Amino acid sequence: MTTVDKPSMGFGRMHRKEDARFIRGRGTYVDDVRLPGMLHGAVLRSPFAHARIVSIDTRAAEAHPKVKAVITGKTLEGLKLAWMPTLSYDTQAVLATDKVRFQGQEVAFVVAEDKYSARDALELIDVEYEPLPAVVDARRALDPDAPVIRDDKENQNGNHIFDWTAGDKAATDAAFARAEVVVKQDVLYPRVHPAPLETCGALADFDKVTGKLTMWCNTQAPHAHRTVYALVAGLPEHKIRVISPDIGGGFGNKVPIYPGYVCAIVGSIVTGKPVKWMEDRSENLMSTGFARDYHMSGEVAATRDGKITAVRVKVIADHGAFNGTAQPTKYPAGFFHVFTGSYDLEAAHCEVTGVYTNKAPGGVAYACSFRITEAAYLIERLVDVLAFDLGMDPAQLRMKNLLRAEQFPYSSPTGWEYDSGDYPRALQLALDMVGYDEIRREQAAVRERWAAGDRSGTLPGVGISFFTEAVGAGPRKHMDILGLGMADGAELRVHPTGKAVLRISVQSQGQGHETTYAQIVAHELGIPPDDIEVVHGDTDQTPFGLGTYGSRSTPVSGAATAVVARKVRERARLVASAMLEVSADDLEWDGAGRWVVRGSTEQGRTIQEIALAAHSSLELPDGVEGHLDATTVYNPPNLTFPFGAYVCVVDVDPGTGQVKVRRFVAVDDCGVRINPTIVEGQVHGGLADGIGMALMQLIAFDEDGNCLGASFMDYLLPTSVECPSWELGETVTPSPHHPIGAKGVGESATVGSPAAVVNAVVDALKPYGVRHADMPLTPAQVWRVIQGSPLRT
Ligand code: MCN
Ligand code: CUN
Repeated sequence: MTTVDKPSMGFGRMHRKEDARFIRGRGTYVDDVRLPGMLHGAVLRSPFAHARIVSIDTRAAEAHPKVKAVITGKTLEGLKLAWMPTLSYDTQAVLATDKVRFQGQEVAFVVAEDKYSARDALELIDVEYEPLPAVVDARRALDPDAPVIRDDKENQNGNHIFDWTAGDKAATDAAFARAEVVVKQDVLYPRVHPAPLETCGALADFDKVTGKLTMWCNTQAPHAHRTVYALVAGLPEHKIRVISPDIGGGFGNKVPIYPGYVCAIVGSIVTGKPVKWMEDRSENLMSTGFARDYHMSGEVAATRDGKITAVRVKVIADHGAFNGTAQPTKYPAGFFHVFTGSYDLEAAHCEVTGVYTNKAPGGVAYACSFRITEAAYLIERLVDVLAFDLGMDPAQLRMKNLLRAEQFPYSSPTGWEYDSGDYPRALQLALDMVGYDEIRREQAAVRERWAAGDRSGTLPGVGISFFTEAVGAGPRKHMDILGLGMADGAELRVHPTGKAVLRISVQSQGQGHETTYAQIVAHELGIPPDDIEVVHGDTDQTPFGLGTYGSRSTPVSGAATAVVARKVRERARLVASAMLEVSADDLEWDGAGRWVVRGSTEQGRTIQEIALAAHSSLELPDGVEGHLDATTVYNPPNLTFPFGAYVCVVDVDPGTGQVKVRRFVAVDDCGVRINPTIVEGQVHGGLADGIGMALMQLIAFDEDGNCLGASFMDYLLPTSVECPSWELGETVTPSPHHPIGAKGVGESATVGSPAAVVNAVVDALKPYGVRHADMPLTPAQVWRVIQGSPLRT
């Protein structure tokens, strides 16, 4: 049994319905699916970051007694599958034919009777490579003498992918020319990786007789994948079924189509057997969708008393060897142009240049809301740099510049319309919760002691971050991925006994959709959440939609769910009017599951009674259909704009460079909360991500493009040891255009928290005159920063 705050209203704290199976070990992940006669695939990967392939000899592997097939780029060329489209209208090699372009790139695929034999046989494949110089630093990628990575493409201009701008350049330059103060800072958001606990994988089963391909795959976007398979492989779309079962974390890593998936499909077609492919941890970290890798250069124009007037930004974006980023087509830099953040500016402008490097492709992942992570980090770092230069308190500086409640809906200088917000209220709450003045007093005392020569102990630092997100992609007239508009369908069936089945197009990777979507229906119809089954992640069972990423599920599919439930409610009204023999106009919804006669509420019918009647022999008026089932497609009018105020308190040991996060206060506003427990869980996870990125995570490469540290020994995930006990607060500013006033929250904390941690560490190091330091602030990095500081003694 689950418990609900207000069962009749649907919203409120409730244990997750799906946890009943997860905590008993009864989840079904891709690797749990076993089909009769199933074979196993393994991928041979390039040891070089950039090398010409001279020859591939597969004879010894083919001779292995348990090997059923060895597939190379040559095999795929025959099927016109050696290259596939990416989600950014680029192409990506499925298996390399001409060259390898990053370390870990897919070169060959072995299908064998068991996974150990498949892996063993990889070692029997003999590939002759001719190494080429590699491009590792994105800032060097456009140098005239840089080796060209994508010589497969016609009319390719060196390693250049795109130039993209937003905002008004002339107005911004004019504001800078007038400015009393200008601050400038280069800020790196390093390459990091979403590292979901379950790695990527697929089980492909092509049935030669029916021509049907069934693909179990832990994808965040089953419908979009189906359409892309149809386009790439030429299979009819209705003959493809993508099943995305339980998923052990996605964080954006499971949005792209990876070569291993295509190889599993080809393996199944070639052998006539189901073929499973699951990557291991190193493969996941080395070759799948990474995140960030933005080299940003920001400038802020302001008055001497701290009124920010304009922001100007230049970015070199490292997209790796193939541009595989997933984001709405019109926006090659995602939603980076929300970099003006939460402030009232006169003008803003950004220029983003995307380049190829000899690194794994990807570029949008790790709870990024399409690059809002980079944008929020940059502006929040810049505001602190301004505070540093002006000698102002960063909280006061923010208060002075935050948008005020009466300015909403707010048109931003880069083209967004923020739907709703009350920013000063959220920041004030966060400052109150942390006891800001008290901490500053404590800090002042330590700094005084420090200045007097007593340098024992740690240095306390306080960091603030205020972020605005734009989530819920998106309005069809502005947004599509590979030409597919970003609307989402929903279907709701109500059975005769009043139990319901909701079918949604988005796919949970741990966000608890089976619970919260049932709660939305419960809220609209008064059917208890336990009586509502939520079906998702199976293209044969659910309506079309683009999937779960960019925290779009609640803004888009959540809205679709409310709308479809309201359709059912209106149908129920007509049936109730026939049952009660009153005009439908005389009925009103009591908000708790009953249509009642206006003015005499004891006369009414529950949704369950109405459902039974809708399936019965009750005579219905002409034109009224039986049953209550309904469908809808929701095209959002705008994105939703959740926001938050975060304050982090750290203690930095200047002797070792060790950072300890003492406290973290997070005030989030995601509009109406469907399930506060789930929202808090999402925020907890994102805050841990922020500590991970700020303090310990980096996918690093040496100058030859070797990936340094493709294991959890080097790529560190934060644990409870590194995380404080989170202190959460909330404000609720409903979205005016969302049917239930909800905004997305799944990525908020990942977006907002890194800046708070870094600002806190830099603040702690103020006695050293430190103004900026790049992530990750590992002990070594903090120590380096101190060594390089002007005030070191
Ligand atoms: N929710 C709510 N009230 C709101 C907003 C959201 O109760 N006002 C609930 C939703 O109903 C949903 C959850 O919070 O159950 C997250 O909702 P939403 O913000 O709409 O985000 P999505 O469901 O679209 O999830 C995607 C988002 C992304 S893009 C990444 S990345 C991320 C994240 O979710 N990956 C995750 N959180 C994750 N959490 C887990 N456990 N695993 C991942 O891979
Ligand atoms: Cu950018 S990671 Mo989430 O959108 O799947």
